[in-house]
Amino acid sequence: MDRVVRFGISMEESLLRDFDQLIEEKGYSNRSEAIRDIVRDKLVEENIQNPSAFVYGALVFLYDHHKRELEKLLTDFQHMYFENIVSTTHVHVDHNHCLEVILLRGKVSQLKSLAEKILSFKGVKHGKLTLTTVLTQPKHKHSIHKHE
Ligand code: NI
Repeated sequence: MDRVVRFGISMEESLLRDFDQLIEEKGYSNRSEAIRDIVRDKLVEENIQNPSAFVYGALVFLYDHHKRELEKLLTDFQHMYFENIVSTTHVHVDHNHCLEVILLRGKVSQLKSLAEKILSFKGVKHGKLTLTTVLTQPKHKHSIHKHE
């Protein structure tokens, strides 16, 4: 486990008031936990800017059940990317719509291009890719120079 370090933060009273109101609405029990989450979110956001970073993701999309050939296209396409696809869940939303959630892992560039292609298929009405990653800090300065 990492050692926990305490530090002070200075900010305008009004900004702090707004922050406290926000974190109360979000259900945080204290400022530290809220700030930790904000910092982690920012670090993950930065991390996933790197096209070769290894990440996990979920692609959620809604599509037209009656669009001819689309289901076959989606299945064939997912077979092409079998190395990146962990699982797929299909939901029959109503008579006309299906929802799929594809859990993914791999490089940012691979997952983004997979998602962009699926979302561009005719009959796919709406969707979003969400990425996340494990934040790891190098223990020594030397370990920054990784050979991949
Ligand atoms: Ni369906």
